[in-house]
Amino acid sequence: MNVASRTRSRQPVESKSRIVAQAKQLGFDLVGVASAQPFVKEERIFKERRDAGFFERWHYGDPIIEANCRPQLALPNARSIVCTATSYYADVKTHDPTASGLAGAVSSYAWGLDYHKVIGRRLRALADFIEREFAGSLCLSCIDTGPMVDRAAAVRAGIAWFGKNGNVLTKRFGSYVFLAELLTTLELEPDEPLQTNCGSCTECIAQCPTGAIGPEGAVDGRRCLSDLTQMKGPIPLEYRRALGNRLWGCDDCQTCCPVNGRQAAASHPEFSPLAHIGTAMDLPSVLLMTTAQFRRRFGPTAMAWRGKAVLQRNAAVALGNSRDRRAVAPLVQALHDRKPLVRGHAAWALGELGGDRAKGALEDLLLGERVAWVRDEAEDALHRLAGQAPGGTKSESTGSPLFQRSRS
Ligand code: B12
Ligand code: SF4
Ligand code: SF4
Repeated sequence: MNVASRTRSRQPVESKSRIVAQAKQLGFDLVGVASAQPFVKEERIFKERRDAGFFERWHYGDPIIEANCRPQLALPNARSIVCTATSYYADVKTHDPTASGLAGAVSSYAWGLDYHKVIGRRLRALADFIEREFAGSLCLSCIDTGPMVDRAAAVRAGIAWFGKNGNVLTKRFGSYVFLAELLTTLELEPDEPLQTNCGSCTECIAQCPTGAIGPEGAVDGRRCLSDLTQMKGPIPLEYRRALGNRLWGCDDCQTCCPVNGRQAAASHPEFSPLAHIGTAMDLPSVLLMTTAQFRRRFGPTAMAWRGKAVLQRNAAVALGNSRDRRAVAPLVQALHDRKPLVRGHAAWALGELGGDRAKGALEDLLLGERVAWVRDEAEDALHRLAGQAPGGTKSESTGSPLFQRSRS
Protein backbone atom coordinates (compact mmCIF):
# COMPACT_ATOMS: atom_id res chain seq x y z
CA MET A 1 0.00 0.00 0.00
CA ASN A 2 1.44 3.41 -0.86
CA VAL A 3 1.62 6.31 1.58
CA ALA A 4 -1.37 8.15 0.16
CA SER A 5 -3.80 5.25 0.15
CA ARG A 6 -2.66 4.00 3.56
CA THR A 7 -3.34 7.34 5.25
CA ARG A 8 -6.34 8.64 3.27
CA SER A 9 -9.04 6.83 5.28
CA ARG A 10 -9.79 8.31 8.69
CA GLN A 11 -8.01 6.66 11.59
CA PRO A 12 -10.15 5.17 14.35
CA VAL A 13 -10.79 7.40 17.37
CA GLU A 14 -8.39 5.30 19.49
CA SER A 15 -5.49 6.32 17.21
CA LYS A 16 -6.13 9.98 17.94
CA SER A 17 -6.42 9.25 21.67
CA ARG A 18 -3.05 7.49 21.64
CA ILE A 19 -1.41 10.43 19.84
CA VAL A 20 -2.94 12.97 22.23
CA ALA A 21 -1.87 10.89 25.25
CA GLN A 22 1.68 10.59 23.89
CA ALA A 23 1.82 14.36 23.25
CA LYS A 24 0.74 15.11 26.81
CA GLN A 25 3.30 12.66 28.16
CA LEU A 26 5.97 14.51 26.19
CA GLY A 27 5.03 17.75 27.96
CA PHE A 28 2.48 19.48 25.69
CA ASP A 29 -0.27 20.99 27.85
CA LEU A 30 -3.06 21.25 25.28
CA VAL A 31 -3.47 19.14 22.17
CA GLY A 32 -6.11 19.39 19.45
CA VAL A 33 -6.51 18.18 15.91
CA ALA A 34 -7.43 20.32 12.90
CA SER A 35 -7.96 19.38 9.29
CA ALA A 36 -5.11 20.33 6.95
CA GLN A 37 -7.45 22.17 4.56
CA PRO A 38 -6.00 25.45 3.27
CA PHE A 39 -6.48 28.48 5.54
CA VAL A 40 -8.36 30.44 2.87
CA LYS A 41 -9.82 33.24 4.99
CA GLU A 42 -6.59 33.59 6.97
CA GLU A 43 -4.54 33.85 3.76
CA ARG A 44 -6.75 36.72 2.63
CA ILE A 45 -6.40 38.44 6.04
CA PHE A 46 -2.64 37.83 6.03
CA LYS A 47 -2.24 39.42 2.57
CA GLU A 48 -4.49 42.36 3.50
CA ARG A 49 -2.40 43.05 6.61
CA ARG A 50 0.82 42.69 4.64
CA ASP A 51 -0.50 45.13 2.01
CA ALA A 52 -1.47 47.57 4.78
CA GLY A 53 2.19 47.57 5.87
CA PHE A 54 1.68 45.76 9.20
CA PHE A 55 4.52 43.31 8.43
CA GLU A 56 6.83 45.86 6.89
CA ARG A 57 9.92 44.47 8.61
CA TRP A 58 9.16 40.82 7.83
CA HIS A 59 9.22 41.03 4.03
CA TYR A 60 6.42 38.53 3.48
CA GLY A 61 6.06 37.91 -0.24
CA ASP A 62 3.10 35.94 -1.63
CA PRO A 63 5.06 32.65 -1.80
CA ILE A 64 5.82 32.75 1.98
CA ILE A 65 2.23 33.62 2.89
CA GLU A 66 0.88 30.90 0.61
CA ALA A 67 3.32 28.33 2.01
CA ASN A 68 2.15 29.24 5.55
CA CYS A 69 -1.56 29.05 4.71
CA ARG A 70 -1.67 25.99 2.41
CA PRO A 71 -0.41 22.98 4.41
CA GLN A 72 -0.33 20.67 1.39
CA LEU A 73 2.34 22.81 -0.28
CA ALA A 74 4.65 21.88 2.61
CA LEU A 75 3.58 18.24 2.97
CA PRO A 76 1.82 16.72 -0.02
CA ASN A 77 -1.05 14.47 1.13
CA ALA A 78 -1.20 16.28 4.49
CA ARG A 79 -4.58 15.45 6.08
CA SER A 80 -4.38 16.70 9.67
CA ILE A 81 -2.60 19.13 11.93
CA VAL A 82 -1.82 18.04 15.48
CA CYS A 83 -1.82 21.39 17.30
CA THR A 84 -0.21 21.94 20.67
CA ALA A 85 0.03 24.69 23.26
CA THR A 86 2.58 24.70 26.06
CA SER A 87 2.28 27.10 28.96
CA TYR A 88 5.27 29.30 29.70
CA TYR A 89 3.59 31.08 32.59
CA ALA A 90 5.84 31.44 35.63
CA ASP A 91 4.45 32.83 38.85
CA VAL A 92 7.01 35.63 39.06
CA LYS A 93 6.48 39.39 39.16
CA THR A 94 7.28 41.09 35.84
CA HIS A 95 9.57 44.13 35.75
CA ASP A 96 7.80 47.47 35.17
CA PRO A 97 8.95 48.57 31.69
CA THR A 98 8.45 52.23 32.61
CA ALA A 99 10.52 52.10 35.84
CA SER A 100 13.67 54.20 36.14
CA GLY A 101 17.02 52.56 36.86
CA LEU A 102 19.50 50.26 35.19
CA ALA A 103 17.35 47.12 34.83
CA GLY A 104 15.80 46.27 31.45
CA ALA A 105 12.56 44.30 31.21
CA VAL A 106 12.67 40.95 29.43
CA SER A 107 9.38 39.70 28.07
CA SER A 108 8.13 36.58 29.88
CA TYR A 109 8.31 34.30 26.84
CA ALA A 110 12.09 34.85 26.78
CA TRP A 111 12.90 34.33 30.48
CA GLY A 112 13.66 30.65 30.14
CA LEU A 113 15.24 28.30 27.63
CA ASP A 114 14.68 28.88 23.93
CA TYR A 115 11.27 27.38 23.16
CA HIS A 116 12.26 26.60 19.58
CA LYS A 117 14.79 24.12 20.91
CA VAL A 118 12.81 22.71 23.86
CA ILE A 119 9.53 22.31 21.97
CA GLY A 120 11.29 21.40 18.73
CA ARG A 121 12.75 18.34 20.49
CA ARG A 122 9.32 17.34 21.82
CA LEU A 123 7.77 17.74 18.37
CA ARG A 124 10.41 15.49 16.83
CA ALA A 125 9.75 12.87 19.53
CA LEU A 126 6.02 13.03 18.76
CA ALA A 127 6.69 12.76 15.02
CA ASP A 128 8.89 9.70 15.63
CA PHE A 129 6.11 8.12 17.69
CA ILE A 130 3.48 8.72 15.00
CA GLU A 131 5.66 7.52 12.13
CA ARG A 132 6.64 4.42 14.10
CA GLU A 133 3.13 3.54 15.27
CA PHE A 134 1.35 4.34 12.00
CA ALA A 135 3.56 2.85 9.33
CA GLY A 136 3.66 4.80 6.10
CA SER A 137 2.55 8.09 7.70
CA LEU A 138 4.70 11.20 7.43
CA CYS A 139 4.98 14.23 9.72
CA LEU A 140 6.39 17.73 9.43
CA SER A 141 7.22 19.82 12.53
CA CYS A 142 6.23 23.49 12.62
CA ILE A 143 7.34 25.89 15.30
CA ASP A 144 7.53 29.58 14.43
CA THR A 145 9.56 29.28 11.29
CA GLY A 146 7.64 26.26 10.01
CA PRO A 147 5.18 26.74 7.14
CA MET A 148 2.10 27.36 9.27
CA VAL A 149 -0.18 30.04 10.67
CA ASP A 150 0.27 28.84 14.23
CA ARG A 151 -2.51 30.87 15.80
CA ALA A 152 -5.10 30.05 13.14
CA ALA A 153 -4.27 26.34 13.42
CA ALA A 154 -4.69 26.45 17.24
CA VAL A 155 -8.09 28.09 16.82
CA ARG A 156 -9.21 25.58 14.19
CA ALA A 157 -8.12 22.73 16.50
CA GLY A 158 -10.27 24.06 19.34
CA ILE A 159 -7.49 24.78 21.83
CA ALA A 160 -7.70 28.59 21.73
CA TRP A 161 -9.67 31.58 20.48
CA PHE A 162 -8.52 34.76 18.72
CA GLY A 163 -7.95 37.51 21.29
CA LYS A 164 -8.41 41.16 20.39
CA ASN A 165 -4.70 41.67 21.09
CA GLY A 166 -3.71 39.38 18.21
CA ASN A 167 -2.69 36.54 20.51
CA VAL A 168 -4.75 33.40 20.89
CA LEU A 169 -6.13 32.68 24.36
CA THR A 170 -6.60 29.29 25.97
CA LYS A 171 -9.12 28.58 28.72
CA ARG A 172 -6.58 27.06 31.13
CA PHE A 173 -3.40 29.04 30.47
CA GLY A 174 -4.58 32.30 28.96
CA SER A 175 -2.31 33.61 26.21
CA TYR A 176 0.98 32.64 27.91
CA VAL A 177 1.43 29.62 25.63
CA PHE A 178 3.83 28.59 22.91
CA LEU A 179 2.17 27.10 19.86
CA ALA A 180 3.61 24.30 17.75
CA GLU A 181 2.16 21.83 15.25
CA LEU A 182 2.78 18.56 13.51
CA LEU A 183 1.47 18.35 10.02
CA THR A 184 0.69 14.73 9.20
CA THR A 185 -0.57 12.54 6.38
CA LEU A 186 -2.74 10.69 8.91
CA GLU A 187 -6.42 11.49 8.69
CA LEU A 188 -7.52 12.09 12.29
CA GLU A 189 -10.90 13.12 13.68
CA PRO A 190 -10.77 16.96 13.86
CA ASP A 191 -11.80 18.84 17.02
CA GLU A 192 -14.41 21.59 17.03
CA PRO A 193 -13.36 25.25 17.43
CA LEU A 194 -14.20 26.79 20.83
CA GLN A 195 -17.35 28.89 21.07
CA THR A 196 -15.57 31.52 23.18
CA ASN A 197 -14.47 35.08 22.49
CA CYS A 198 -13.32 38.19 24.34
CA GLY A 199 -16.83 39.57 24.67
CA SER A 200 -17.03 43.30 25.30
CA CYS A 201 -13.54 43.58 26.87
CA THR A 202 -11.15 45.99 25.12
CA GLU A 203 -8.51 46.31 27.84
CA CYS A 204 -5.52 45.34 25.68
CA ILE A 205 -6.41 47.88 23.00
CA ALA A 206 -6.56 50.62 25.63
CA GLN A 207 -3.32 49.55 27.32
CA CYS A 208 -1.07 49.14 24.26
CA PRO A 209 1.53 51.91 24.74
CA THR A 210 1.71 52.78 21.04
CA GLY A 211 -1.85 52.12 19.89
CA ALA A 212 -0.61 49.25 17.71
CA ILE A 213 -3.72 47.07 18.01
CA GLY A 214 -6.45 47.53 15.43
CA PRO A 215 -9.71 45.69 14.84
CA GLU A 216 -9.81 41.86 14.86
CA GLY A 217 -6.41 41.40 16.44
CA ALA A 218 -4.54 43.17 13.63
CA VAL A 219 -1.24 44.29 15.17
CA ASP A 220 0.62 46.97 13.24
CA GLY A 221 4.18 45.71 13.55
CA ARG A 222 5.56 49.16 12.68
CA ARG A 223 4.21 50.45 16.01
CA CYS A 224 4.52 47.27 18.08
CA LEU A 225 7.23 47.51 20.75
CA SER A 226 7.88 43.79 20.56
CA ASP A 227 8.61 44.15 16.85
CA LEU A 228 10.78 47.23 17.49
CA THR A 229 13.00 45.27 19.91
CA GLN A 230 13.40 42.52 17.32
CA MET A 231 13.90 44.57 14.17
CA LYS A 232 17.26 44.99 12.44
CA GLY A 233 18.82 48.44 12.03
CA PRO A 234 18.08 51.73 13.76
CA ILE A 235 14.90 52.00 15.83
CA PRO A 236 12.74 54.84 14.45
CA LEU A 237 13.21 57.95 16.59
CA GLU A 238 9.52 58.42 17.32
CA TYR A 239 9.30 55.08 19.20
CA ARG A 240 12.49 55.14 21.26
CA ARG A 241 10.98 56.81 24.31
CA ALA A 242 7.94 54.56 24.21
CA LEU A 243 10.25 51.56 24.63
CA GLY A 244 10.94 52.55 28.24
CA ASN A 245 13.42 50.06 29.73
CA ARG A 246 12.35 47.11 27.52
CA LEU A 247 15.32 44.99 26.53
CA TRP A 248 13.34 42.38 24.61
CA GLY A 249 9.67 41.96 23.67
CA CYS A 250 6.60 43.54 25.19
CA ASP A 251 3.96 41.99 27.44
CA ASP A 252 1.63 44.93 28.06
CA CYS A 253 -1.30 43.54 26.05
CA GLN A 254 -1.01 40.29 28.01
CA THR A 255 -0.36 41.50 31.56
CA CYS A 256 -3.53 43.62 31.40
CA CYS A 257 -5.69 40.79 30.03
CA PRO A 258 -8.28 39.53 32.56
CA VAL A 259 -8.10 36.00 31.10
CA ASN A 260 -4.43 35.90 32.07
CA GLY A 261 -5.32 36.83 35.64
CA ARG A 262 -6.82 33.42 36.22
CA GLN A 263 -4.49 31.05 34.42
CA ALA A 264 -3.21 27.80 35.87
CA ALA A 265 0.37 27.68 37.13
CA ALA A 266 2.71 25.96 34.70
CA SER A 267 4.83 23.00 35.58
CA HIS A 268 7.57 23.75 33.09
CA PRO A 269 10.70 24.87 34.97
CA GLU A 270 12.53 25.15 31.62
CA PHE A 271 10.51 28.30 30.90
CA SER A 272 10.96 29.86 34.35
CA PRO A 273 13.49 32.69 34.52
CA LEU A 274 17.06 31.46 34.07
CA ALA A 275 19.29 32.53 36.97
CA HIS A 276 21.40 34.84 34.79
CA ILE A 277 18.41 36.34 32.96
CA GLY A 278 15.69 36.81 35.58
CA THR A 279 12.76 39.03 34.60
CA ALA A 280 15.05 41.99 33.93
CA MET A 281 18.74 42.33 33.09
CA ASP A 282 21.48 44.73 34.07
CA LEU A 283 21.53 47.06 31.07
CA PRO A 284 25.15 48.32 31.28
CA SER A 285 26.46 44.77 31.24
CA VAL A 286 24.38 43.97 28.14
CA LEU A 287 25.50 47.18 26.44
CA LEU A 288 29.17 46.43 27.03
CA MET A 289 29.15 42.63 26.68
CA THR A 290 31.78 40.73 24.71
CA THR A 291 30.91 38.18 22.04
CA ALA A 292 31.74 35.35 24.44
CA GLN A 293 29.44 36.84 27.08
CA PHE A 294 26.69 37.27 24.49
CA ARG A 295 26.92 33.60 23.50
CA ARG A 296 26.99 32.38 27.08
CA ARG A 297 24.16 34.56 28.35
CA PHE A 298 21.80 34.74 25.42
CA GLY A 299 22.69 31.60 23.44
CA PRO A 300 20.33 29.34 25.42
CA THR A 301 17.41 31.83 25.15
CA ALA A 302 15.00 33.04 22.45
CA MET A 303 16.69 36.47 22.47
CA ALA A 304 19.83 35.53 20.53
CA TRP A 305 18.44 35.19 17.02
CA ARG A 306 18.97 38.81 15.93
CA GLY A 307 22.53 38.84 17.24
CA LYS A 308 24.56 40.81 19.76
CA ALA A 309 24.37 44.33 18.32
CA VAL A 310 20.53 44.37 18.37
CA LEU A 311 20.53 43.60 22.11
CA GLN A 312 23.21 46.24 22.72
CA ARG A 313 21.13 48.72 20.71
CA ASN A 314 18.07 47.94 22.84
CA ALA A 315 20.13 48.30 26.02
CA ALA A 316 21.37 51.72 24.85
CA VAL A 317 17.82 52.96 24.20
CA ALA A 318 16.63 51.57 27.55
CA LEU A 319 19.49 53.34 29.34
CA GLY A 320 18.55 56.55 27.55
CA ASN A 321 15.11 56.15 29.11
CA SER A 322 16.50 55.19 32.54
CA ARG A 323 16.43 58.65 34.12
CA ASP A 324 19.51 57.41 35.97
CA ARG A 325 22.86 59.22 35.85
CA ARG A 326 24.76 55.98 36.41
CA ALA A 327 23.87 55.17 32.81
CA VAL A 328 26.10 57.92 31.43
CA ALA A 329 29.48 56.19 31.95
CA PRO A 330 28.62 52.92 30.13
CA LEU A 331 26.98 54.89 27.32
CA VAL A 332 30.11 57.01 26.88
CA GLN A 333 32.11 53.78 26.69
CA ALA A 334 29.68 52.41 24.07
CA LEU A 335 30.48 55.37 21.79
CA HIS A 336 33.66 53.38 21.01
CA ASP A 337 31.79 50.18 20.07
CA ARG A 338 32.82 48.58 16.76
CA LYS A 339 29.20 48.63 15.47
CA PRO A 340 27.75 51.92 14.22
CA LEU A 341 24.29 50.67 15.31
CA VAL A 342 25.48 50.65 18.93
CA ARG A 343 27.38 53.95 18.72
CA GLY A 344 24.41 55.75 17.16
CA HIS A 345 21.91 54.61 19.79
CA ALA A 346 24.36 55.33 22.60
CA ALA A 347 24.64 58.87 21.21
CA TRP A 348 20.85 59.21 21.21
CA ALA A 349 20.70 57.94 24.78
CA LEU A 350 23.31 60.45 25.98
CA GLY A 351 21.21 63.18 24.39
CA GLU A 352 18.31 62.01 26.57
CA LEU A 353 20.31 61.89 29.79
CA GLY A 354 22.25 65.11 29.27
CA GLY A 355 24.86 66.68 31.51
CA ASP A 356 28.41 67.92 30.87
CA ARG A 357 30.00 64.50 30.55
CA ALA A 358 27.44 63.35 27.96
CA LYS A 359 27.87 66.59 26.01
CA GLY A 360 31.66 66.37 26.04
CA ALA A 361 31.62 62.76 24.89
CA LEU A 362 29.25 63.56 22.03
CA GLU A 363 31.48 66.43 20.90
CA ASP A 364 34.53 64.11 21.02
CA LEU A 365 32.64 61.52 18.98
CA LEU A 366 31.95 64.05 16.24
CA LEU A 367 35.70 64.75 15.89
CA GLY A 368 36.46 61.18 14.73
CA GLU A 369 33.21 59.51 13.65
CA ARG A 370 33.18 58.46 9.99
CA VAL A 371 29.68 56.97 9.66
CA ALA A 372 27.24 59.67 8.54
CA TRP A 373 24.24 58.17 10.38
CA VAL A 374 26.13 58.06 13.68
CA ARG A 375 27.23 61.67 13.18
CA ASP A 376 23.59 62.64 12.54
CA GLU A 377 22.55 60.90 15.78
CA ALA A 378 25.28 62.73 17.73
CA GLU A 379 24.39 66.10 16.22
CA ASP A 380 20.73 65.55 16.92
CA ALA A 381 21.58 64.59 20.52
CA LEU A 382 23.65 67.76 20.94
CA HIS A 383 20.79 69.86 19.57
CA ARG A 384 18.46 68.33 22.11
CA LEU A 385 20.98 69.04 24.85
CA ALA A 386 21.30 72.65 23.73
CA GLY A 387 17.61 73.06 24.48
CA GLN A 388 17.93 71.49 27.91
CA ALA A 389 18.57 72.94 31.37
CA PRO A 390 22.27 72.36 32.25
CA GLY A 391 23.49 69.31 34.10
CA GLY A 392 20.49 67.08 34.33
CA THR A 393 18.16 64.45 33.00
CA LYS A 394 15.52 65.79 30.66
CA SER A 395 12.37 67.12 32.23
CA GLU A 396 9.79 64.34 32.15
CA SER A 397 7.15 66.67 30.76
CA THR A 398 9.08 67.16 27.51
CA GLY A 399 8.55 63.57 26.31
CA SER A 400 6.60 62.71 23.17
CA PRO A 401 2.93 61.74 23.51
CA LEU A 402 3.97 58.09 23.05
CA PHE A 403 6.42 58.35 25.93
CA GLN A 404 3.86 59.91 28.25
CA ARG A 405 1.34 57.23 27.37
CA SER A 406 3.78 54.42 28.15
CA ARG A 407 4.37 55.85 31.59
CA SER A 408 0.74 56.15 32.59
C1 B12 B 1 6.29 37.49 13.15
C2 B12 B 1 5.80 37.17 14.56
C3 B12 B 1 5.68 38.23 15.43
C4 B12 B 1 5.76 39.69 15.01
C5 B12 B 1 4.33 40.02 14.49
C6 B12 B 1 4.21 41.14 13.53
C7 B12 B 1 2.74 41.52 13.42
N1 B12 B 1 2.45 42.61 12.80
O1 B12 B 1 1.84 40.84 13.91
C8 B12 B 1 6.08 40.40 16.36
C9 B12 B 1 7.58 40.54 16.57
C10 B12 B 1 5.42 41.75 16.56
C11 B12 B 1 5.54 39.37 17.34
C12 B12 B 1 5.19 39.70 18.62
C13 B12 B 1 4.73 38.79 19.54
N2 B12 B 1 4.70 37.46 19.40
CO1 B12 B 1 5.00 36.57 17.70
N3 B12 B 1 5.20 35.57 16.19
C14 B12 B 1 5.49 35.85 14.94
C15 B12 B 1 5.49 34.59 14.05
C16 B12 B 1 6.92 34.10 13.88
C17 B12 B 1 4.79 34.79 12.73
C18 B12 B 1 3.43 35.45 12.91
C19 B12 B 1 2.93 36.08 11.69
O2 B12 B 1 3.51 36.97 11.12
N4 B12 B 1 1.79 35.64 11.27
C20 B12 B 1 1.10 36.29 10.23
C21 B12 B 1 -0.11 36.96 10.84
C22 B12 B 1 -0.98 37.58 9.80
O3 B12 B 1 -0.73 35.92 11.51
P1 B12 B 1 -1.45 36.01 12.90
O4 B12 B 1 -1.08 37.21 13.66
O5 B12 B 1 -1.29 34.69 13.54
O6 B12 B 1 -2.95 36.17 12.40
C23 B12 B 1 -3.49 35.20 11.52
C24 B12 B 1 -4.47 34.28 12.19
O7 B12 B 1 -4.30 34.22 13.59
C25 B12 B 1 -5.79 34.75 11.71
N5 B12 B 1 -6.52 35.71 12.53
C26 B12 B 1 -6.05 36.57 13.43
N6 B12 B 1 -7.05 37.26 13.95
C27 B12 B 1 -8.18 36.83 13.37
C28 B12 B 1 -9.48 37.19 13.57
C29 B12 B 1 -10.45 36.57 12.82
C30 B12 B 1 -11.86 36.98 13.03
C31 B12 B 1 -10.09 35.57 11.87
C32 B12 B 1 -11.09 34.89 11.08
C33 B12 B 1 -8.77 35.22 11.69
C34 B12 B 1 -7.84 35.85 12.46
O8 B12 B 1 -5.59 35.36 10.49
C35 B12 B 1 -4.31 35.93 10.46
C36 B12 B 1 -3.81 35.79 9.07
O9 B12 B 1 -3.52 34.49 8.76
C37 B12 B 1 4.62 33.63 14.94
C38 B12 B 1 4.83 32.15 14.68
C39 B12 B 1 3.97 31.67 13.52
N7 B12 B 1 4.56 30.98 12.59
O10 B12 B 1 2.78 31.93 13.46
C40 B12 B 1 4.94 34.12 16.35
C41 B12 B 1 3.83 34.05 17.43
C42 B12 B 1 2.54 34.51 16.79
N8 B12 B 1 4.25 35.02 18.42
C43 B12 B 1 4.02 34.67 19.61
C44 B12 B 1 4.29 35.47 20.75
C45 B12 B 1 4.34 34.78 22.10
C46 B12 B 1 4.51 36.85 20.60
C47 B12 B 1 4.57 37.92 21.70
C48 B12 B 1 3.58 37.69 22.84
C49 B12 B 1 6.04 38.01 22.22
C50 B12 B 1 6.30 39.16 23.17
N9 B12 B 1 5.88 39.04 24.42
O11 B12 B 1 6.90 40.14 22.80
C51 B12 B 1 4.25 39.20 20.90
C52 B12 B 1 2.75 39.48 20.84
C53 B12 B 1 2.41 40.71 20.05
C54 B12 B 1 0.95 40.70 19.63
N10 B12 B 1 0.11 41.41 20.35
O12 B12 B 1 0.58 39.99 18.69
C55 B12 B 1 3.34 33.31 19.68
C56 B12 B 1 1.84 33.52 19.90
C57 B12 B 1 1.29 32.87 21.14
C58 B12 B 1 -0.17 33.20 21.29
N11 B12 B 1 -0.70 32.88 22.46
O13 B12 B 1 -0.84 33.73 20.42
C59 B12 B 1 3.69 32.72 18.28
C60 B12 B 1 2.63 31.77 17.67
C61 B12 B 1 5.05 31.98 18.43
C62 B12 B 1 4.87 30.58 19.01
N12 B12 B 1 5.34 29.57 18.32
O14 B12 B 1 4.32 30.36 20.06
N13 B12 B 1 5.44 38.16 16.78
S1 SF4 C 1 3.22 43.70 22.32
FE1 SF4 C 1 3.16 45.73 23.32
S2 SF4 C 1 3.29 47.24 21.65
FE2 SF4 C 1 2.84 45.20 20.71
S3 SF4 C 1 0.61 45.16 20.53
FE3 SF4 C 1 1.08 44.27 22.54
S4 SF4 C 1 1.05 45.99 23.99
FE4 SF4 C 1 1.13 46.84 21.94
S1 SF4 D 1 -7.56 42.08 27.28
FE1 SF4 D 1 -9.71 41.60 26.91
S2 SF4 D 1 -10.00 41.98 24.70
FE2 SF4 D 1 -7.78 41.83 25.06
S3 SF4 D 1 -7.29 39.68 24.66
FE3 SF4 D 1 -7.68 39.86 26.88
S4 SF4 D 1 -9.88 39.37 27.08
FE4 SF4 D 1 -9.51 39.79 24.92
